[in-house]
Amino acid sequence: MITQDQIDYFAENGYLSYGKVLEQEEVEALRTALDNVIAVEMAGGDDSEIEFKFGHRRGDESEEEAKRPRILTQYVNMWKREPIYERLLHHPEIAGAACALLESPRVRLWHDHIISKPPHDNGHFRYHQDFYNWPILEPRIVTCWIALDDATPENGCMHVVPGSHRDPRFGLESYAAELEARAAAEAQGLEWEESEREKMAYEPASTGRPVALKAGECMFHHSLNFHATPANVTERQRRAHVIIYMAEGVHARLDQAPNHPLIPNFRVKDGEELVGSDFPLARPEEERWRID
Ligand SMILES: O=C(O)CCC(=O)C(=O)O
Repeated sequence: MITQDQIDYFAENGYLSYGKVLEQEEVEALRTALDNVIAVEMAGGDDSEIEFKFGHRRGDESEEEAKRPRILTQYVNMWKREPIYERLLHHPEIAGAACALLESPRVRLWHDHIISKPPHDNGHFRYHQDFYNWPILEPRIVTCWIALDDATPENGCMHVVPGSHRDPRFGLESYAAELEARAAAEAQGLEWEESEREKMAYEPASTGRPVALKAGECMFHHSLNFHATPANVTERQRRAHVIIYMAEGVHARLDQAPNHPLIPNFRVKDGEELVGSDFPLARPEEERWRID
């Protein structure tokens, strides 16, 4: 279980290399379930949920498209597709740590996804803060990044900028001021000089701190923490399962990311608490994590 020292480290740094949460046979079972999903998608894909089609190849690209590397390969909401991923949301140690890090008695899933960087078909994923890409009002959100392969700087492990989640240059007030100033500049036809936040995208991954993990280990990062992953330049796979938990009581804010692919799943209106069966509560206290 998470310790007070780990909670304090996360509060200070905005990330936490947590350690082992899965046994090797559990990692294998998750990889097999991922392979099932990939097979379905490469055979044309499952369109039963709107988000299933995003972020990966479906075997229907032109030859030219198939040759163009993607930065990331992504399969959104694995929990709806393979029961083992649904059970993983409630893993007592993972969901328990998310509650502790968010200081929330209960946590709700925003979404999960597999993110992989297959050899020869990936690139550098630039520094960003997740929160501003989401239609959510409060940044009380934490991501658990679980390595399904050993992850190192060479094959694209997570890199973080410690403390960036509480740097006022990158916080909510600065972001609002930036949007306002940009809109004013555009209205006057003036050139917009990029903010320090925007310039972070040009930094190499090595600007931050690498978080190397063994398969079955995980790390957490705060939704305002700057993070990036360099290209996988090895012949090894780099698969991660990523679970994003929200503190209980966060609200929808559509104008922050009006084109987000999960908005069609909202059963609540703008400004209301983000609840509903698409965003399930984790049940760490009830669930015994098991692979079958
Ligand atoms: O796994 C990756 O390469 C990127 C993941 C990421 O940016 C995230 O988990 O927020």
